[in-house]
Amino acid sequence: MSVLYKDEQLIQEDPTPNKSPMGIYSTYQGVTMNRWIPQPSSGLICSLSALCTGLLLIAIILIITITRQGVDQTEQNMEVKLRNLSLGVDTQVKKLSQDVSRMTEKLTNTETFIKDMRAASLITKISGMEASVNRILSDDVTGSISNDIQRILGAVARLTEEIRKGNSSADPLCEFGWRHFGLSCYYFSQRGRSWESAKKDCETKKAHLVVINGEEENTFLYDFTQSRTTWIGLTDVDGSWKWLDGTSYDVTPKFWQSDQPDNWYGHGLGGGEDCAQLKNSNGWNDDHCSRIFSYICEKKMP
Ligand code: MBG
Ligand code: CA
Repeated sequence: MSVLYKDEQLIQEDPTPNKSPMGIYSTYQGVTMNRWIPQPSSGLICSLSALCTGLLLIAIILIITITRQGVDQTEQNMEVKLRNLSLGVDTQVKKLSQDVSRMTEKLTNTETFIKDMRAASLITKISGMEASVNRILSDDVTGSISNDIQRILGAVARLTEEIRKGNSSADPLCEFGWRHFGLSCYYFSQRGRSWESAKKDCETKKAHLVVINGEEENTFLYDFTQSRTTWIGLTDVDGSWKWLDGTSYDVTPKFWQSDQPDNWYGHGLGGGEDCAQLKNSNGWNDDHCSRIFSYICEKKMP
């Protein structure tokens, strides 16, 4: 039997109801009704699925497009920002470079200024020192000091003579056996030694071989040595003449005999002549250091 339901599909009675995949038959009080309840067809489902997929795809494409546009926009914005930043950095670098140039110029000027100041300060100091030295060297000051010293030394000499009248061998200003001149005490040896041995003997006496600083001292020494040849503290053993106490040879007056020093080799003792002496014939001579002569030690007055 077939039943046509309005607005419904005509379905042939199926001997095996409820087995159609396209619809179901309702059952009322145990009687299966040939009423077909429509179920969504697979075609519809496919169509709907396709539609949904299409819509989804469109939505995805739209999202991607919008996002892409956003990304492009962001990229453009970033590019603009980077360009601006780059321009800003360029400007800053140029500005910094100019600042560095200005600072360098200032530093150079300051350095020059400091150098000038130092030079000016040094020149002022040197001028001041020069003025002081000139003042010290001026006749007024040195003359005055020199006169004072001469007066004191004269008084000392007179006093010494007075004392010596009572004991002729003793010099009251120096230890026993020593004689004073100026502000020094002198020891005149009786026996002879080589120059080196004489030097050592003076050192054991806390003195040094005599250093002659002026004509008066030279005269005083000659007065005592009389006709004896005597070693003094002057040697050129290392090639140039030097006083033993470090006094500069250049600044002291020299009293060499006219043909001396001659570094004579004729003595046959080996080498030349490297040690100075007061020669009996007046004036200094250089002689072979190994030769035996008297000697004079000098030390400061106590
Ligand atoms: C001697 C000196 C000696 C040497 C020699 C030269 C007559 O004096 O003592 O040192 O200079 O002269 O002829
Ligand atoms: Ca000589």
